[in-house]
Amino acid sequence: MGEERQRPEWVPGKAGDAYTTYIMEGVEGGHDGMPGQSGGGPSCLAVAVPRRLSVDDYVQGVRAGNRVVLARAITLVESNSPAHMETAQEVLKQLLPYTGGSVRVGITGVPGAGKSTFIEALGSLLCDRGHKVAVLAVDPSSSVTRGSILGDKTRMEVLSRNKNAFIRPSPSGGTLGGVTRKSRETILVCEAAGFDVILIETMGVGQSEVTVRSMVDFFLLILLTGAGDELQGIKKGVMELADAVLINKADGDNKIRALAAREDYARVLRYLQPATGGWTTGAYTCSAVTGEGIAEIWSVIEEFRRVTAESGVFYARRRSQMMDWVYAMVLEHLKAGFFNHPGVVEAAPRIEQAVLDGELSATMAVRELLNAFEGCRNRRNL
Ligand SMILES: Nc1nc2c(ncn2[C@@H]2O[C@H](COP(=O)(O)OP(=O)(O)O)[C@@H](O)[C@H]2O)c(=O)[nH]1
Ligand SMILES: [Mg+2]
Repeated sequence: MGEERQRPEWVPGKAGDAYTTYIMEGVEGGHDGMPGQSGGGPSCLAVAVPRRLSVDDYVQGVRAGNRVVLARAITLVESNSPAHMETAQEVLKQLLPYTGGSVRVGITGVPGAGKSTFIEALGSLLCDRGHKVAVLAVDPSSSVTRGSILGDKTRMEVLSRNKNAFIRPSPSGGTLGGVTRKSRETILVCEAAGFDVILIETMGVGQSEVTVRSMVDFFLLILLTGAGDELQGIKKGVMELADAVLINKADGDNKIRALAAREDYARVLRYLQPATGGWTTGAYTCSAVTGEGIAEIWSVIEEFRRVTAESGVFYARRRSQMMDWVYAMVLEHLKAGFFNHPGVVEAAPRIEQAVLDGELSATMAVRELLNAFEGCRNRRNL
């Protein structure tokens, strides 16, 4: 939020400045190739932006493509403070009519597969062609920002200097649902700012693939040759989420092997359920370093968009993603309400112990916990 005076919520109303913390803009933690970035590069520092922004300031700044305001709007939607959330929702409401106009691409693969390098290559190519590209990262697995395990060479140095690109590291902190909400709302803010391509890199393995799949139109799985599938941590389930499988590092001595691997994957894919109705998931090769195959994979994504828009699958998916998200948030809210309920918090240790001691069946324990949650109403019909 830039430089700002902040007071903890518990500060008594009449307390003077003694409790005030001054938060200065510092170096934000970069994340796995994502430079910490809250502004739009040196040129933007000259743009005067007031410390406090009104809802209108946010909306107009984002719509005008002001990158300092864009970064602050994202910080706002990422905030966990109830006061910020209120403003954030008002800003989002006003931005909503301008959202949805991008193609949202998720990129997954094990650390070291070359996701960041690929994004830098594809993003630069698209910027050269006049697209506006926003790069986001989603890391639901960690609450602290941390780098990747392998080969974290790239900082997307070239792309981060491009005026048509905007790079944002993963929001940190909170639950899986929290990170998902922040990322989805960040996508909307970027779209309202005129970004027509959103590239989302998954971080970590496991939950993040499913999470990112649920917020993108096209899902790209980046693989390597020379490493067994087990080593790559690629389960059949992840292949089934993909709209394209891309074997990266098809350069030098590795090129022949990459082409052979492409054949192998193409064969496997024939037996899998396609991720998107009416679309055949294919296997391709590229080199994120030499750039070979990058334009071709973009053509695949464009073709995907054309075909699925024509069939209506593109819009149907977006609609169902939206409703899934709504109900996921409802469930999250109910869950938090249950586990934070004073009655549940008080009764749980006793009930848990009774289950462990064999005094209470699991079903009876559920009844008692729900009784504790709902007051004293009897729950006979579980
Ligand atoms: N030879 C070659 N190396 C690559 C290619 N793409 C990425 N790398 C290297 O692989 C390492 C990991 O890349 P990175 O993009 O950080 O992978 P990520 O963890 O999936 O984001 C880095 O050292 C890259 O330079 C490629 O196409 N060819
Ligand atoms: Mg990376």
